[in-house]
Amino acid sequence: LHQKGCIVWITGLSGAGKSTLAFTMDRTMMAMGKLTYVLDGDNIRHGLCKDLGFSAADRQENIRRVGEVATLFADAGLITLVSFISPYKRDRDIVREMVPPGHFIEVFMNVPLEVCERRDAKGLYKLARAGVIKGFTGIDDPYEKPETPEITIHDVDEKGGPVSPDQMAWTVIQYLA
Ligand code: GGZ
Repeated sequence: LHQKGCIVWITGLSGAGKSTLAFTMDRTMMAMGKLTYVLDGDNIRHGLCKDLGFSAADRQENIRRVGEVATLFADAGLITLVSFISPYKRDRDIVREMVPPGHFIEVFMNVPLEVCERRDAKGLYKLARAGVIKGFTGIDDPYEKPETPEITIHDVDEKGGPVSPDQMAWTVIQYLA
């Protein structure tokens, strides 16, 4: 096996479609014979990071641990697909510096808050607006956009039409190729 590992770091608001993109890439690249693995809230926040909440310090520690694990996976040769809000620029940049140049690919899911809030798949934005959830990213907690991400993914194309998860995945896969 001669696969070179890397970290595909997907950042963006809750409901932007980070996990959908990660798992679409996972499925597509596995079918291409690539070794991939998805790190997301479901397999990290329920285990390795189950002691952490959503305070600034806890989010920072969450991303630090995810970054350490992603670095190990990339070192082992895996295309590591990381799907976390990761709201702080500094914390993302620290992970970038942990791997060789070119091995950290930052993917910004540039989906407007209004769109994420309209989808509200889990009803969390509604709870955040009602003040039931405090410190929700985009509502009353910050999200620092990447300034120079390797890739920016939009939810609509130049003509304003919708972009499918498969199209989003191919944009990233072509960059990796
Ligand atoms: C943001 C929260 C919060 C708060 C719970 N702020 O749509 P989801 O449900 O599945 O994605 C969100 C997820 C964010 O976890 P991360 O580990 O990605 O965050 S971070 O990178 O900032 O550490 C949302 C849910 O957890 N959730 N409370 N207050 N999202």
